[in-house]
Amino acid sequence: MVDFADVTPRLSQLAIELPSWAFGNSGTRFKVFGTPGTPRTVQEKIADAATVHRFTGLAPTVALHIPWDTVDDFGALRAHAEEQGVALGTINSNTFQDDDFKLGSLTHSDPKVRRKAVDHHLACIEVMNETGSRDLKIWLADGTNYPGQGDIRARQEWLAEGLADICAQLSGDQRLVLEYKFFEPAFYHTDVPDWGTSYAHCVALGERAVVCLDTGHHAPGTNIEFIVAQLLRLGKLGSFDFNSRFYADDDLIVGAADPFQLFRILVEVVRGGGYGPGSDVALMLDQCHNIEQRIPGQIRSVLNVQEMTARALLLDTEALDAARTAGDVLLAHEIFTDAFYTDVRRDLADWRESRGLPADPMRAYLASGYQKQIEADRVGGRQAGWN
Ligand code: PSV
Ligand code: MN
Repeated sequence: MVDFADVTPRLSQLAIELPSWAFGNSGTRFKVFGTPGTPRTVQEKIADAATVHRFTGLAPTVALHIPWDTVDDFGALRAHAEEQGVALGTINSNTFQDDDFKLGSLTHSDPKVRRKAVDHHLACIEVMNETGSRDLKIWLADGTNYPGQGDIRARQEWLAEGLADICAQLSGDQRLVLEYKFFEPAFYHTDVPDWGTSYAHCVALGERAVVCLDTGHHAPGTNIEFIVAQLLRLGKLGSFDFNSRFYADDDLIVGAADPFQLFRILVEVVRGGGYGPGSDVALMLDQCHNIEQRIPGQIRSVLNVQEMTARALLLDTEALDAARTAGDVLLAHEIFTDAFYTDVRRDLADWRESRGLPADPMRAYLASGYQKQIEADRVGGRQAGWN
């Protein structure tokens, strides 16, 4: 068994990017519940994200969604984030809320609409140049609802052309990160439904293009850790959007629905070199807190990832290799599950304290008075949401 003290140097390398939209109102198509203290501006979202980082030491960057987080001066927003102790991270494009994109954006049959979709991404690259962001994350709502509705083959060609135009404008260490999702909002076909399609486009685009794996974007029963292993092997895993799901793209707290799946994924991340300073894989959350409080929801999420990362690092890979080599199926499985079942919470609490962090970030946040303060301060204005 590996000792907890042996993994702490690697554990301190963990950095998780928070989504700005997790702090605004969200809901289902049935109801969006507003709550006191919800940010009205992107600056307030960043302040909340920075609070999560202050209590956990785990979340040094915040992802923005454009146009939800558009401001006149992104340089000033960058300075604001830095003052709060965090940096701006991934820029997410959004072509899913404009009427012109009802029948597709980069895959629309009308070249003028495709041009508009490309231009939106070029504007996002301008934002990245000001925020210092590395990644442009593209998720498209493009697809069709009925067989025959669209030319699914032609749409792939248009998609390839649009992505190439966007990619050509990236510079320095900037990357295009292409996210896939097998359904929703389109229900018959989606233009980037799976890792294979995303991978095929990324290979054609070259070195700058990598795949984003959102854990909620697969059919039930999909072996996600296999996809992780494969993409890492191919050098094309760019980032994760972590969340958890029971049924569809539920966007629930990571590790809540299936902690063992999160463990299996993180084992493959570590195994494939996707963890730590030598790796370019970005670990992000993409979640919504529809009924629970959002800041504690994000704290719980990053702590879940931390706990599971610790357990993945505790896996005794030498013993596992030996068991595998000996063909001892049950021993190999036992070694694997031993790491998963190791309760690291006490060790993590002590370790946090030794680094000047609260032993229990959740309780420390709840006792801090931050929530009361934002509820008192954030009166008037329009609460942020998916608009
Ligand atoms: C789409 O379901 C998605 O996962 C994309 O990453 C979007 O940007 C995000 O959700 C919005 O929450
Ligand atoms: Mn996502």
